[in-house]
Amino acid sequence: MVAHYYGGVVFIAALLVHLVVKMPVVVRAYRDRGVLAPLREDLAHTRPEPPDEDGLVAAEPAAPTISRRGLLAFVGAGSTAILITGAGQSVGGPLRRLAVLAPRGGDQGGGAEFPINKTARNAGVTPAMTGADYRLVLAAGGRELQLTRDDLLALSQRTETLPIACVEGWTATRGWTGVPLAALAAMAGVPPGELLVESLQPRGVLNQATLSCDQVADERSLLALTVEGEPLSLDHGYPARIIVPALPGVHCTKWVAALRFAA
Ligand SMILES: Nc1nc2c(c(=O)[nH]1)N[C@H]1C(S)=C(S)[C@@H](COP(=O)(O)O)O[C@H]1N2
Ligand SMILES: [Mo]
Repeated sequence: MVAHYYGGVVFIAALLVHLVVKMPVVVRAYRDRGVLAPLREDLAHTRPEPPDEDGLVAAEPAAPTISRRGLLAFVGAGSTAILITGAGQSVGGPLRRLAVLAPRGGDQGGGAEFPINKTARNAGVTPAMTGADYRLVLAAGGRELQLTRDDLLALSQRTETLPIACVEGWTATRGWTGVPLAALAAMAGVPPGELLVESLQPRGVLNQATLSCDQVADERSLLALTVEGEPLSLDHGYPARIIVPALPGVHCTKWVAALRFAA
């Protein structure tokens, strides 16, 4: 906030200095060509700037592709659009809807409702993939175990209140319940080590993530099955997702298909 504020002050000061320094050029141009006359010229009558002593004007300009008033209208419309979205973001309230470029804040309240980064449909995850045929693959040292969601629910569960923090600008702190990653490593027959998490999501950079040994060993790190006492919704990663303390949201992999532990 403060940095933005000083940045703004410096920017406006620089703009004012620029205006003062350029004022003689502006005054001369207005005196020679009139204030509004150049804006009345259509494209066919648009003439380039005459050469100046600083050599800033192009020596042999090509034919114009936009009139001065066209340029002004174009820049004006763009500035107005940015002004409107900026007002929506800074003023908030009913204007918040206009802030189309701002982070989507979504619901920051309690409960199982919170923003969805990518829906199951957009990720290519279908109900068939997450239904009765779903198996979690637990792999370590060339051995593989397959677990149903019920198998996972039958294991000792742990509940942790932890945030999902998305770089897009929202945080949702919720109570997650599931199986500690360390317990799953033990089930796979290895001590906590580096872990490759694979998603049911067929494509995209977020369909897998690697967790460090420390993250796997942390007893609060979960393969979460429920949030706020309710089963994860399909869009929030059903049947199972990763929740790890201080892990950026992007690595809280949803729709976990396989956990591959380094042996
Ligand atoms: N498979 C998969 N997992 C994913 C993502 C994704 O696109 N695909 N998005 C991540 C991002 S960027 C965030 S912030 C969290 C958000 O979780 P949510 O959609 O349940 O709120 O999921 C993460 N897990
Ligand atoms: Mo995110």
